[in-house]
Amino acid sequence: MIYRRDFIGGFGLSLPALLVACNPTEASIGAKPVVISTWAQNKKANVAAWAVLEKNGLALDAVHEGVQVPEADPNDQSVGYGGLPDRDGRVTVDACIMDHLGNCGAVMALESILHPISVAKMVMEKTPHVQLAGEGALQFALEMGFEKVNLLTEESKKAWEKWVIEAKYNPMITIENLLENIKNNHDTIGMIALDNTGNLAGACTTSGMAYKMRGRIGDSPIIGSGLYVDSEVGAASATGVGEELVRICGSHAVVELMRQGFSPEESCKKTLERLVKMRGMEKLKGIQAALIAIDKNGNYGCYALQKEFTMAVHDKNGAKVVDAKSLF
Ligand code: SD4
Repeated sequence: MIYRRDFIGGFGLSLPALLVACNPTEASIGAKPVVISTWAQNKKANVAAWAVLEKNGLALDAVHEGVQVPEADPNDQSVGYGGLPDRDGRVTVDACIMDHLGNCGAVMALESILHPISVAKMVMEKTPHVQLAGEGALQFALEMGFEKVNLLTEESKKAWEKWVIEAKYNPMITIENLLENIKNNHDTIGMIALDNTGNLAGACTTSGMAYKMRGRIGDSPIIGSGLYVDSEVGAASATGVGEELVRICGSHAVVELMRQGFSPEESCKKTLERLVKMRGMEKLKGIQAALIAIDKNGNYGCYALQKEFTMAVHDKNGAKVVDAKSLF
């Protein structure tokens, strides 16, 4: 597989970069349409996205449909309904969406709305803005006809009540690692799709870090951090500790590395290496940050700081899960 960049800028590449560009890893298939998501459990979200893609639907519609699956799933305690609340017991959600033309929209610290991704899409389509937060985002959602719902399920309320007994706040470590009673505690969904016409789009939605400070916003709704799409090159999305992903503009960094000719997997890896160089191993102990990426030809890849990150893929060969390599 030869990347477009090899034709227009290949002479600027180092030899290793050229070799990587010409030798996609096993994870890179290079076919369209295709949809990829963070975490194996988001296979079912991919199925919903695939239903759009296989009918020649748009990548934007596919990701919009797909991420609504975990948003509505009460058993998914990192996204939408059933998400773990902040330290004050309030479920606040973050989401963003971006298309192949650079159109994008985001909502942050939004409460009481079942499908934040749909509000983000409306911010993109119906306002001159990109980001709406908190009360203003809720007001906009209600004006657009969304209804208020209680996002806090009994299970998540019980988990929070248990946490509150000893509530310790340490913003330096991922508090999620301390939650033994929570299954699937990392499953923010970042989803990217390439449709039959060759257009890319992405969506990212989350209830954020469990028991975060009120008003805390991670990487997920930040264009360039949780998600980035550039139709000339590719797209990327992120999951993990948002504070770490924001400081390196994780998704944007991945896309820029793909622009230089690196494969999706290599671009994810290099971005995380940049983080390790900046922060040092000690500060990243126990912290997960993971990236997924796809190029405009449908080659995809992923990489993580820690073991056990997975990426869900769906293409014309069906669904599969890719185990990410990790730096630690
Ligand atoms: C955040 N990146 O709010 C999100 C959390 C996450 O799986 O990805 N959890 O920082």
